[in-house]
Amino acid sequence: MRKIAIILPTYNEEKNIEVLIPQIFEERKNPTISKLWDIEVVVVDSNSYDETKKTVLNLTKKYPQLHLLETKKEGLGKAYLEGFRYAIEKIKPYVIFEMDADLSHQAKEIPFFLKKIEKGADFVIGSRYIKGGSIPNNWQWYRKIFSLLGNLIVKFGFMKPSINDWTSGYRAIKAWVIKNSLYYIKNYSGYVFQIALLDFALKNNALIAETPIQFQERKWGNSKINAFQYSLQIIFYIFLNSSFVKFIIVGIIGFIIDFTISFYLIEFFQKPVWLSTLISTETAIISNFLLNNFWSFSYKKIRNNFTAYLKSLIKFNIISSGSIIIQTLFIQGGVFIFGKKLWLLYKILVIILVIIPYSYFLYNKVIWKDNN
Ligand SMILES: Nc1nc2c(ncn2[C@@H]2O[C@H](COP(=O)(O)OP(=O)(O)OP(=O)(O)O)[C@@H](O)[C@H]2O)c(=O)[nH]1
Ligand SMILES: [Mg+2]
Repeated sequence: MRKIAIILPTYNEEKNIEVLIPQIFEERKNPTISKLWDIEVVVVDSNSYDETKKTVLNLTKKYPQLHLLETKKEGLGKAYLEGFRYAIEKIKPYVIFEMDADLSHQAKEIPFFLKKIEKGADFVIGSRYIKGGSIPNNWQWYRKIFSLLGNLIVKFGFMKPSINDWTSGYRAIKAWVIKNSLYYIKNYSGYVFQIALLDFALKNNALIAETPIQFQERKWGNSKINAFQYSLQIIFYIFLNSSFVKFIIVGIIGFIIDFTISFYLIEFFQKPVWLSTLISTETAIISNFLLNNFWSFSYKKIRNNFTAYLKSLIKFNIISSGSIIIQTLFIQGGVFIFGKKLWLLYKILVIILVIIPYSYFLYNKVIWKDNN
């Protein structure tokens, strides 16, 4: 039998936890679980002032596989970090679950996560935004829009359209992924640790899968999340950590280098235009290559050897030449069909709609190879 540790962070969830814990242990009867898995539950309580602690302690008499860990109130990320450490040391699980204790996440969905794990996934996200998943019908429109928009921003901020629910707190993660991530996520004590953990897993080639969940409105007690603060933390995190954002910044730097060098060579040094352009674009290409390697994609840097570098630089040049050809054809096509007046608009459109996705996709597939 393999062990599962389900971590339930609580802050004043007395009524919810009393219902949820028996529901979780009831799942042991499900054939998917009973054949292969042993469930242990760790409640991480951050000094609740209601009866949460007492309720959990009472339940431990009935369920010996229930643990109570008490921590200071220092944010959800910190509570999870302590829960993870405790579980890894005391329970030695194969899989660790993250789950809200407010009955928003349904215990009956646990087997679906495990099926994905059994099929080879390292990190299963309970997703509200895939087929079969849902958010509560009675959410006010602004809450729905906020949640959807938030997820879209994260999705495109990381340019990972394959992941549909970045902020979900219902997840099953193999213990090795969590173990490796501890040193990293300890820097994120709030809700944003969820984003950091998934980002870490992706960058460390964990196999990600999603399973639909039907998110329920909490029945008792109050929400603890500060949506405004959380959004700011997410935007800040993306800005500092997304390879896509860094790739865009590198592109802008490349444009400035290209422009400045050609401007000086042509205007000040009266060099031929073709030669100036050749020197400026190649300098920008080399600078983009180095900045992307040591910054944007630093977690999958090219091996430290001269031939590997040279090969990649040649490939990088080919991809860049491709984007010059695409740009020229597209702009010329626009001029041909709609006239010359709007050439700048064609250029902006082709860069945003074609060149950026084209280069980012090929960099990830050809030069800084991605497993996910
Ligand atoms: N231990 C601990 N648990 C917390 C803390 N903050 C929130 N939680 C728990 O984390 C879970 C999720 O918190 P919620 O307040 O429901 O936040 P949410 O589910 O993201 O937001 P809602 O959609 O409003 O419910 C609940 O079980 C909370 O009790 C904390 O600082 N410490
Ligand atoms: Mg909740």
